Amino acid sequence: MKTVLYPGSFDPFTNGHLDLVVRAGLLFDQVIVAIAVNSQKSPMFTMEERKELIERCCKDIPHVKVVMFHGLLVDAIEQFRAHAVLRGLRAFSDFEYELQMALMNRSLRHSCETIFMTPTQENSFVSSHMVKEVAMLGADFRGYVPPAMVPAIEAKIKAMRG
Ligand code: COD
Repeated sequence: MKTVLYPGSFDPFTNGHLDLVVRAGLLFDQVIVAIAVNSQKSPMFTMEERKELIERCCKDIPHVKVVMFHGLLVDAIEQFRAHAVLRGLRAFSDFEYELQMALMNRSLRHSCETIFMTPTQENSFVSSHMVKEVAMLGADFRGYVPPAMVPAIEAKIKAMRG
């Protein structure tokens, strides 16, 4: 059984992320969405909240598992017995970071292969960062995230505003 591990902060999980999960599911027997800490980002949702929400967003997609991990991605690959890492490439701006990450992971563990997929055109500009910004500034963000995310994001924003 071929398993791909899709790591990310997924804060929040967007239609771009969902698109990759669906299409990776056509190529692999199992897709593991692996929520991790990105030390460069301060999250809106806890890891547990993200896990529950992503499970809801992916409930109708077969052979998808959602996990959390702490520490190194290369260790998670081993822990979850994955055959490759999946990452998304939206634009040139993603490329430098993604290439560096893939090379660092392969340097840390020789067997760590990274596979890149591109989004469908309508998701090519969607990012978690922009969804958060748009939502916090009061614009309609519902077209950029799976329906299950909408009330959770609205509730977070309400709580943040006090
Ligand atoms: N279309 C297609 N792909 C997309 C879209 C979209 N609209 N939006 C996002 N993506 C892709 C991103 O390009 C990325 O590949 C993936 O989806 C996840 O994105 P994010 O933003 O949720 O996740 P990141 O980039 O913050 O995740 C970074 C990790 C948490 C994976 C990284 O920091 C990590 O591996 N941490 C563990 C510690 C570690 O091992 N560090 C060393 C790594 S070199």
